[in-house]
Amino acid sequence: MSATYQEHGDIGVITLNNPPVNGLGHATRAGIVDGVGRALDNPAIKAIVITGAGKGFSGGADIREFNSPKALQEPSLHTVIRVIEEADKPVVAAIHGVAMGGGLELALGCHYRVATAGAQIALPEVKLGILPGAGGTQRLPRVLGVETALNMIVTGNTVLSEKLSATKLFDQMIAGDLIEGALAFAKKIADTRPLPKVRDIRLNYPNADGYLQFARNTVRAVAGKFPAPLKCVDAVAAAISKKFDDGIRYERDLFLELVQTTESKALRHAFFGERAASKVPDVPSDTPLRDIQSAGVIGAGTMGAGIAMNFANAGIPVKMLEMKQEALDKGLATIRKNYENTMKKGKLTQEQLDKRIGLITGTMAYADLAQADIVVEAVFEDMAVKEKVFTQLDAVMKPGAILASNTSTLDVDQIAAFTKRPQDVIGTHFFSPANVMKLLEIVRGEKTAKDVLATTLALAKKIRKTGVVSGVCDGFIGNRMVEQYIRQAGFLLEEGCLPEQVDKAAEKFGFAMGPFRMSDLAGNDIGWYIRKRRYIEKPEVTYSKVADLLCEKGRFGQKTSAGWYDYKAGDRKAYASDEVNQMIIAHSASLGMTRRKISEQEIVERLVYALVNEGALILEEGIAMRASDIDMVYLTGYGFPLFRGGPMFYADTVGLPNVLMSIRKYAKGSHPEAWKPAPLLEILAAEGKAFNA
Ligand code: T1G
Repeated sequence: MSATYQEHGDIGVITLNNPPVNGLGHATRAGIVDGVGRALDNPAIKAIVITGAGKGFSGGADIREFNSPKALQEPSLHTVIRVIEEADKPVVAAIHGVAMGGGLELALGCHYRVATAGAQIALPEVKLGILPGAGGTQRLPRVLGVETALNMIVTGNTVLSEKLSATKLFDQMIAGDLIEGALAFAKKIADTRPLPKVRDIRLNYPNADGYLQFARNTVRAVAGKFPAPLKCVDAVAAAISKKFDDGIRYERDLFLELVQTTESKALRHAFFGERAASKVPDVPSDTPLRDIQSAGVIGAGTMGAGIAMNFANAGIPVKMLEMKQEALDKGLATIRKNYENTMKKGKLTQEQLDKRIGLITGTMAYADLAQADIVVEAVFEDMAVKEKVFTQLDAVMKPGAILASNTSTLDVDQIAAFTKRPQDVIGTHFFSPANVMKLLEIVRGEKTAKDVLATTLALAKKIRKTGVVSGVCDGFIGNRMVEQYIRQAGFLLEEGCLPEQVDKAAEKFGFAMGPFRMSDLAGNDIGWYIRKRRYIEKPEVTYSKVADLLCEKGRFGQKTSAGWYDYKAGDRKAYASDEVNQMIIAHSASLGMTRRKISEQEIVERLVYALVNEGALILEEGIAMRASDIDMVYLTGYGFPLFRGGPMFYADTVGLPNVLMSIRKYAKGSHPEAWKPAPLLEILAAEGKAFNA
C-alpha cells in the first residue's frame, strides 16, 4: 500500500509510502483518502497527521503518470486536498526532507503544518514546463505573501523549511523526533475550532498591477521559448484578483494547457534522461564503488586546469602534473584567475576560493601521483603521447587506481592496452571549459571493469556533471554526431549559403551558436587536423573543401581574429567577412556548381537530421545505451535547445516517417553518400515507433 493508516491513541496517522520520493501517484492518493475516511469514521480519533516514510514528505505528483489517464484518475490531487480541507477533524502535515510540488500543495490543504529543519520546500513545476496544478499558486501566496510566493513559483527554487519558520506556512518547527512532535502538536490543537484553512486567508495586495507588470517584464526577459513562467505570473495574479475557487479553476486550466506542450514534454524528457543516463543495464546499481579520496591530472593546460577545478570544487584534493615548471605555474595561475572571476561575480566567497585553491597542488614527478585514487590524463590528442603517459602511469600508480583519459576521439581500448591493467582504464571526456560544461562522456572500454564504470558514474554526480556512457568509436557520441552536422554545414556553403545564413537559421531553431560561430570559437584548426587524418583513414567520407581553404589562409577563428568571420580586438562579435564569402563563391564556381537559394527549413533539416541519422546509427551499434542518452549529450554538451528536448526527442516530435522522407529527399541532392538512412530509423518509421519509447 503506498499510503498506510495507523492509530496512535486518539490520533490517526497516514504515512505516504511510495518510494523513492512518495510521488503522489493514484494509489497513494487513494490511500490518503482511505486513511482520512477511516479517521473521520472513528469517533475515538480526534486529529489526523499525514507524514512521509523514507527521506522526505513527498516529491510531488508522479511525473511518470502525466499525459496518461492515471494522472487525472479520481481521486485526483484536487479531490484529496478537498477531502482534507473539508474534514471536520484537524489534519496536520508533518514535513521532513522534501515537500515539493504536489507534496507541498497537499500540505497547504492541511489545517496545520509542522516541520523539521532542513526540509526542501519548493514548487518546482515550472522546471518541468508546467505550473503548480493543485492549488499551489493560490495557497502559497496566502501563507508566504505574493512576492515570496511568486518568486518561488516562477523560479522553482527550493527554500529550506527553517527559513520559512516565521511564516504562516508552518505552525511549529519540530526540534526532536518529527512524529512525536507532530502527535504532541495534534493533541494540543485537537479541539481548536474553527479549523484554519489556507483558502480562507484573505490575500490583500494593493496596487498589484504595477508589481505584476514588473514581474511579467522580468520573467519575459528570461523565459525564452518556455511559456510556463509567464503563466505562473498569471496564476498568482488570479490569486490576487479572483475568488479562491475561481482562482483554482483558472490555475487548473493553465496547468492542463501547459502539460500538453512540447516544451513541457521536452523538459520532463530531460528530467528523466538525466537520471536514466547513470543506469547501466549490466552493472547492478549496488555495485561496490572504489573510494575516491584524491585525484591526479596529467597536463595543466586549459583542459587539465579545468578538470582539476572539478575535483577541488567537490572537495577532492588534486595534484596536477606538468613536465615544465613554467607550464605548471601557468596552469595554477589560470585556475586562480578562474576562481577570482567567479568570486567577482559573487558566486564564490574568499574562504571558498582559498579552500579550493588549497586543494590543488602541482608536481613534475609522476611518483607524486602514485597514491591518487584516480588520475585523468589531459595531454595532447596524439596516440604516441598517450602511450608515453599511460606507460608511466601503469608503472607508478597504486593498484586499484582508476586511469582515465580525457581523449575526445582516440580509441580507449588502444590506450588501455598500453597498461597491464586495462580493467582500470576508462575514458572521461570533459568538454571545454571543463570546469563549466555539464557534460562528461564516460567511455567504457572493452575491458573496463564494472566497478570502475560505476565509480566513474558516481564521481560524475559528485563533481556535478551529467555522466553519459559511450562505447568506443571515433568521436564517441557527441563528436561523432557533430561531424555529420559540420559536413552538412560545409556542403550548404558550396551549394549556395554563406556562413551567416546557416548560423542564423541554426540559432533561430534554438542552437546556442550556429556551426560556423561555434567552429570559430573552438578553433577551425581542430577540425582541420581531424579531417586530414580522416582523408587518409576514411577516404570514402566526403567533406566540402571550403573549410580547408579557410585554414590554409590561417583563419583559425577567434584565436587568430579571423575565421569564418572577422573579429576585432576586444570584441567577441562575429563580423561577416567579404574575403571568406568571396572565397566560398569562388569555390562553388571551381566545382562547377550553380549556387542556389536555400531555405531556412532545408538548412535546419539538414543540420538536425544529420545528427538524428548518426544518432540512430550510434544507437544501433550500441555505442549509446538509449536515445535519451544521446539527447543528454546534445543538450548538455552541444547547445541543443532544451525546449526541443534533444535531437532524438525532436525527431520523435516531428515524426520519424517525416524525418525519413526528408532524408530521402536530401539523398537526391549533391551528396547522396552523406544521406544513407540508418536502418533503425527506417524500421522505427515503418513501425510508427519513436526513438524514445
Ligand atoms: N515523479 C516521479 N518520479 C520522480 C519524481 C516525481 N515527482 N521525483 C523524483 N522521481 C524519481 C527520479 O526520476 C528518480 O528515479 C528517483 O525518483 C530519485 O530521484 C500537481 C503536477 C524530490 C528533490 O518536480 O526534484 O507535483 O532514476 O535522483 O536526488 O502541482 O527527485 O531512481 O528511477 O532526483 O534524492 C513536482 C522532482 C512534480 C520534484 C529528490 N515535483 N524531483 O532528489 O533523487 S509535478 C518535482 C526532484 C507536480 C502538482 C504538479 C528530486 C527530489 P530513478 P532523484 P534525489
